[in-house]
Amino acid sequence: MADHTKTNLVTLTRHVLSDQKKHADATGDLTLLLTSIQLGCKFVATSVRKAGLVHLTGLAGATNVQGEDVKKLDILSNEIFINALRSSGMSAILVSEEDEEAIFIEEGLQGKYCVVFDPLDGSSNIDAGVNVGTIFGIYRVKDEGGRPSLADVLRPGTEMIAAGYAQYGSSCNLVLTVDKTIHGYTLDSTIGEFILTHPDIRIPDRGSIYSVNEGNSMYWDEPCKTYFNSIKFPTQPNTKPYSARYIGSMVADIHRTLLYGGIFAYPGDSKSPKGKLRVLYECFPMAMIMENAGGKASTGHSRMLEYTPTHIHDRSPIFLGSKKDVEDIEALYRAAASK
Ligand code: P6P
Repeated sequence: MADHTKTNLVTLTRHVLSDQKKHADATGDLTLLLTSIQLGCKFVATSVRKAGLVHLTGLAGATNVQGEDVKKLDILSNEIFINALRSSGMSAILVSEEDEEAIFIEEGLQGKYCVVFDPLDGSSNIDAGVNVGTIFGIYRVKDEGGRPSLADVLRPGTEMIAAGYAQYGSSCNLVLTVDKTIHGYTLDSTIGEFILTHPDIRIPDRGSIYSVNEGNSMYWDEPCKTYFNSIKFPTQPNTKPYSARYIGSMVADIHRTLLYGGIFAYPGDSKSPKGKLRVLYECFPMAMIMENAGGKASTGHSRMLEYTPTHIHDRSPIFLGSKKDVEDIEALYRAAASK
């Protein structure tokens, strides 16, 4: 019989639907929500690619809740996602890095999901043509018949039901974890579909790459300094130092860590005790992705996903990647705490 497997284009939507069919209570709402997220990612992918041509880069003169200069693409990407998510009719609350307040979807268009997202993470790199990305996490509202409130999103990451990111670079990659599955897709822009290219992603138990902004190392605490020195200046015989790779765009650094192994870190330090990365739409989605790929994600002191945010723009120190590499730094923080 002819071999048809070579032309079996498994699209993201078809793949999610086939996974969702395993859940007797699945209504297809999550699949519809993910379709609106895919639309946002496709639009941003084309906008980022054209940015230099249509003068979308450069400052837009505004600043966001983080006090950071907002580039035009930030504004455009944020609006694209908000409109796509609102019109899906599947969301109740939206939390965006670009908006100080949470967005509560009006009654007529309200759904049962809460989406937290960074529409264009790493955007400070856009003018240099460095890869940027979108990061998102999804909660189901606690009470489908009740009135949505901030309590539906100020929850531990363990209660997220899905998370993912899209990376905009030479190609557009999307990594999605739903329940315990985790797969990677690549956008075929000629047909406008994300095609399954990385089924069942697993991160190596230990890597040989570290990814951290060493420009902050004078502010690090002792366990952090000890850990990074231990992999840069190994004392074990026949042990090579780790390689350093840091792009400064979280999605790009995480995607490499997920596929190659190693550790990514944005530690807290004496300058910024809570670090820089935001819990809801950077730390939690990446932590869920790493854990479901067999890796680990920690604040240094405890499991990242067990943290409960008190504000939608809370920040946290984070160390994530290969299980054994994260366990090494956790051991140093435990030892320091026991002194
Ligand atoms: P730093 C980009 O601004 C970002 O939010 C993440 O994408 C990235 O990991 C981090 O900040 C880089 O921060 O301080 O090293 O430039």
